[in-house]
This record gives sequence, C-alpha cells and structure tokens, in this order.
Amino acid sequence: MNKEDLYRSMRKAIVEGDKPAARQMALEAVRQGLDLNEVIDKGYVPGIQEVGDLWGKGEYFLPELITSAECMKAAMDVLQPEMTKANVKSRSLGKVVIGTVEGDIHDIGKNLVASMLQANGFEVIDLGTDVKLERFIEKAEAVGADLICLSALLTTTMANQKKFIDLLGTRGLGGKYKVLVGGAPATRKWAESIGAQGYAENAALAVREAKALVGR
Ligand code: B12
Repeated sequence: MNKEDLYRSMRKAIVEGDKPAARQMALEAVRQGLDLNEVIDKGYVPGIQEVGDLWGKGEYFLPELITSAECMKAAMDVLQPEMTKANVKSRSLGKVVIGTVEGDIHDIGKNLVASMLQANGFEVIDLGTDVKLERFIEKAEAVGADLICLSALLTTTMANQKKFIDLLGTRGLGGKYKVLVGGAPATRKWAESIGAQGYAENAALAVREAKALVGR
C-alpha cells in the first residue's frame, strides 16, 4: 500500500472505530520504515479530528468517541515503542512530569505529547488523567523534574492550569519548574497570561518548546 492510501486507511480506521485495522496500519507503517511523526500527524490525528467534527454535528455520540479513542491508543501502542527505539539517546534531555488536570479525562492529545517527548529523548513520567494539582508537585519534587506539562481539553478545567501556577507560587516553588500548558482551548496568549513558561499547539511543537526550555 502506498503512503497516501495508508494515511487514508488510518483515518478511516479511527473514524469507523476499527481497532484491528488501526493497529494493523501502524504495524504496516513501521514495516515500511515511514516517518512515524508524519504517520501520526497525517494518518491518525485527522481521523480523531473528523470524529470530533462528527460529534459536533450530532452525528456521533459518546460510545463512538470512546471507540475511536481506543483505536488511537491501539495505534500509539505500536508506534510509540518504535519511536523511542529509533531515538534512543545516551543521555536524557530532562525529566518531564505530564498529566491531564483535575476534572478532565481527555488523554489522546496528552498521550501524543508524552509519546513524542519520550521519543525525542525526554524521560517522561505520565500521571494520567484527572490529576490533582498537588500530585503534579509531589511527583515533580520526588523525581527532580525539569518540566511540568499540563493538558486540559475543557474550558472549565483549563482554569486549573492557572490554579496550578498559583499553587506553585504559594508553595514557594514558582520558577523552580518550567510549566508547559496545552490542549485545544489553550493558546499562547493564555499561557502568557497565567505565567506559564511554555505553550504548544501540537505534539511536534511541544517537543520543540520543551527542548528550548531546557536549553537544547
Ligand atoms: C475524544 C473526545 C472525548 C473522549 C475522550 C477520550 C480520551 N481518552 O481522551 C470522551 C468521549 C471520553 C470525551 C468526554 C467528554 N468530552 Co470530549 N471530546 C473529544 C474530542 C472529540 C476530541 C479530543 C481529542 O482527542 N482531540 C485530538 C487530540 C490529538 O487533540 P488535542 O487533545 O487537542 O491535543 C493536541 C493539542 O491540543 C496539544 N496538547 C494537548 N495536550 C497538551 C499538553 C501540553 C503540555 C502541550 C504543550 C500540548 C498539548 O497537542 C496535542 C497533539 O497534537 C473533542 C473535540 C475536539 N475537537 O477537540 C471533544 C471535547 C474536548 N469534549 C468536550 C466535552 C464537553 C466532553 C464531555 C464533558 C462530554 C460529556 N457531556 O460527558 C466529556 C468530559 C468528561 C471529563 N470530565 O473530562 C468538548 C469541550 C467543550 C469545552 N469547550 O469545554 C469538546 C471540545 C467537544 C465539543 N465540541 O463540544 N471527549
């Protein structure tokens, strides 16, 4: 199968919620030695975006969204170890504590960011979803993190990104960690307004931003 057909099939697998196909296409991409960052960006992400549009139009409901999210995960479970293998670095670029903030269970974007950071040489500690703000601090302190990455997909939970920066301040830890925020409702302007050190609109840019923040 050529690259364009493969990307189309990946998109279709996500939109139709076909987990075996999503996984199979990922294995095929690895077999063909394709650029896996491009595979994610051009094959899988457009699929989940289309699912979002279908939901917005009222054509898809929660069960379809969940199935599509599981398909994304099945594909990433194949791609992520391969990406990490291909980029094995002798020394870590830095330690990253990442999670989706309290009240929010969206994790597809967060997982992509975590995978790409890891694949590009960061040591990533993923706390999962619905993470209490204190937990980010506890973990960052325990592992000696360089960066803390907060994902939020809801306009309501986005407020927790600001609360987190305020919490760091009240704990006397403002400036100790570089905080990177993201998620669909976040913007560079929002990041600046709350005093976060970084923002990125997608996983590839998150890697670039994280590297810049640790001076690489
Ligand atoms: C899939 C999905 C779900 C799935 C999530 C499955 C999962 N495992 O994640 C399910 C079905 C569970 C779900 C539930 C809900 N959802 Co929902 N969901 C979506 C949907 C369709 C896609 C999100 C997604 O995965 N996008 C694809 C990824 C790749 O993009 P991304 O997340 O934006 O991530 C990229 C960037 O933002 C960035 N990024 C992300 N995180 C980070 C972090 C850092 C540090 C950085 C630098 C960058 C970064 O990089 C990522 C990769 O490129 C969106 C619609 C949309 N268009 O966004 C709605 C959406 C986010 N959901 C919405 C809502 C309302 C809900 C529910 C409240 C619905 C309900 N009534 O129950 C619940 C929330 C429950 C909760 N407490 O969290 C609304 C939010 C509205 C708002 N403005 O607040 C949206 C926008 C849909 C809509 N148009 O109404 N949802």
